[in-house]
Amino acid sequence: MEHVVYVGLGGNIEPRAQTLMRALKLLNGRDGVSVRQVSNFIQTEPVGGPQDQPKYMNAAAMLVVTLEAESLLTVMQEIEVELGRDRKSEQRWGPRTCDLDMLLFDEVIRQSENLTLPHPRMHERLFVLEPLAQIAGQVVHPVLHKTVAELLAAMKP
Ligand code: A4P
Ligand code: MG
Repeated sequence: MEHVVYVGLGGNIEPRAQTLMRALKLLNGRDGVSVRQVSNFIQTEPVGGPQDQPKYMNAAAMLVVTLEAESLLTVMQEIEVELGRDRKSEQRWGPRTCDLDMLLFDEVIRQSENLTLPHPRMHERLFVLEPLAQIAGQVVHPVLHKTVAELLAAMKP
């Protein structure tokens, strides 16, 4: 069975754009994962963590997958490691080569130990909503019952 999934990508260690490109290529290369749409790459100010950390590059992608959500999360975490991410040596919200967040998985709502859907902080983050709105403006958040475009508009002063 096919599932439509939106993923957020972000990193703030150079070469940022190449790393995001590689992440998309690695995702698309996995069995059961097809990258169908990608937003622009957007430079964003760091949110949370040390304020003196470098700016991020963020993007969002639409995938069609035949994997279940847990398996996709495992694949995403393997790719983060392949791209040089080492969670043990990182601070929370500190610098990282590539962070892959599962934002939406069909209209699934769940909260388990290692996976919360929709991503619990997606609706309050411009660095997620701005790129996501480029490819999924009319997609409805299954908990908040608002479109991504509406969530983005609500964030802007
Ligand atoms: N997890 C639960 N639900 C999910 C999900 N939907 N997608 C669990 C992905 N992971 C999920 O994640 C911690 C744990 O969350 C995982 O073990 C997984 O089982 P992590 O990637 O190891 O840690 P993290 O990314 O440091 O923490 P967290 O809380 O996910 O941070 P965020 O929320 O991803 O924020 N500023 C800008 N401008 N741009 C950014 O991209 N990113 C962050 C990280 C902070 N500031 C940023 C940016
Ligand atoms: Mg994360």
